Amino acid sequence: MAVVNRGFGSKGRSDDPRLPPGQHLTDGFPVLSASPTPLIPKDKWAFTLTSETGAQRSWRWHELLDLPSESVVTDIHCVTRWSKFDTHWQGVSVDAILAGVTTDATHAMATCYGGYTTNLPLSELRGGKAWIVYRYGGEDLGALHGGPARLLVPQLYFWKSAKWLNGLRLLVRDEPGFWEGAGYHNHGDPWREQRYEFD
Ligand SMILES: Nc1nc2c(c(=O)[nH]1)N[C@H]1C(S)=C(S)[C@@H](COP(=O)(O)O)O[C@H]1N2
Ligand SMILES: [Mo]
Repeated sequence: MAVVNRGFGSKGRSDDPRLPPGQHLTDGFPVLSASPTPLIPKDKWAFTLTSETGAQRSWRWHELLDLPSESVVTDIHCVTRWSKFDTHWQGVSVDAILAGVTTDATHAMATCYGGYTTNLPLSELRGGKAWIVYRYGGEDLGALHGGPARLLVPQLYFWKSAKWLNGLRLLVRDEPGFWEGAGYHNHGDPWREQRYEFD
């Protein structure tokens, strides 16, 4: 008689309802970076919110840690077709960063040490849907995976989860980020298979 463990069996098969179309499950945690890994000491780290008028507010590392932190367990989906279930993160909700900010912006550009950018509608960043995370799997987030801190926007393809995050620039008119300007989909919803520009 076969022994079927919960979390083994059919989990991650292509008919698994947790897998978006065209994805397969990975046990590892692949590293995908378009550039060399920047090494940013925490005492040199800063995150800057820039409004559409150019007004800026920055948080140093200890100020980020002073904001209320949340634990997040979520599935992630890379456009190169791997998905990973139940990843464990800790960080600050983007809502905490945007609290008290009055803006006409509809979108934001995430900016990074190293120069990567990715654009998102503010509606995907607010309402408990996005975090600035600094711990993964119970440990400080390693540099390969975007430490000291990265964006986590799990409802979109993982290229939207900018590693080595150093800011959000609020936009009244949407602009393409790095991959969005190179033929990838502007929005990137894995459930609608928005991989490439014309999907
Ligand atoms: N700054 C930066 N962030 C980035 C990337 C990158 O090249 N640079 N790659 C993106 C892509 S395509 C993916 S799939 C995920 C990969 O995150 P991981 O390396 O932790 O798996 O980071 C995203 N964030
Ligand atoms: Mo990716």
